Amino acid sequence: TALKPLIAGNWKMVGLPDDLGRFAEAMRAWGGTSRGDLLICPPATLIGAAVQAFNGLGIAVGGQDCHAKASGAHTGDIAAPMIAAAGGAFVIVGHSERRADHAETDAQVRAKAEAALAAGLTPIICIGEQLQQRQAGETLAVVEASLRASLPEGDLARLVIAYEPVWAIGTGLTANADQIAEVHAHLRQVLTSIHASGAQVKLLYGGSVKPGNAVEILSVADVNGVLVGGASLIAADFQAIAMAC
Ligand code: G2H
Repeated sequence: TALKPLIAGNWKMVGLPDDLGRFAEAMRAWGGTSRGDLLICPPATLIGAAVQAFNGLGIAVGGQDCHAKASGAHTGDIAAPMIAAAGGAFVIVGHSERRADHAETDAQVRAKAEAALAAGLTPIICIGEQLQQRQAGETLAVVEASLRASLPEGDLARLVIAYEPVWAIGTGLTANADQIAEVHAHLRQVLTSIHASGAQVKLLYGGSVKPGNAVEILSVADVNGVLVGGASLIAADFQAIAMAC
């Protein structure tokens, strides 16, 4: 059976209460529908407010990162149970910007994904190759190694994986349909070889997804949704992408 698409927005470090209010108002006024599940991951300061603002709209809320521990002396960090208690249902882990800005490793990403699962959150584990790695023909090996090292043990059914080629993030460049198909088919094969539940893992594509390319990307085999950055800040664009599946 086909997996229900997930249309996920990642607001990154953008968004004040007024922005959330305007976005929620536009979503409330929206006449369209999506075949997919909708998710917005706002900055942590807006998680609770977003849960309230999206009440009745069928839009889930998630965090953009969590600590590997459930609580403790880690100034500035946010624990998975805190996101869950604020009403969040998902959390992004291992985004390439966190890997770059905070030197996060696959082992740390795995620990964060395990913490998310323990808190009842669905982790969205991000992996992707750098431009030099693609140019050197290493893409499949790089993403496979990162996937294997980032995956929690055991049943995989509750996981979401986002393939985000680093060279396509916020650059306006997107991987083409053949490049996405090749990576997603490989990830699916690796996941099902690890555990039968690998067939249930939603594989998202992320990297400059826009209304103009969403239909093509969402029609690629084994693409079960998208992780949208910049375009998810604009309600009309998020709506157009939501209707593209
Ligand atoms: C990739 C994506 C969302 P953007 O980082 O995670 O952002 O759509 O702006 O490239």
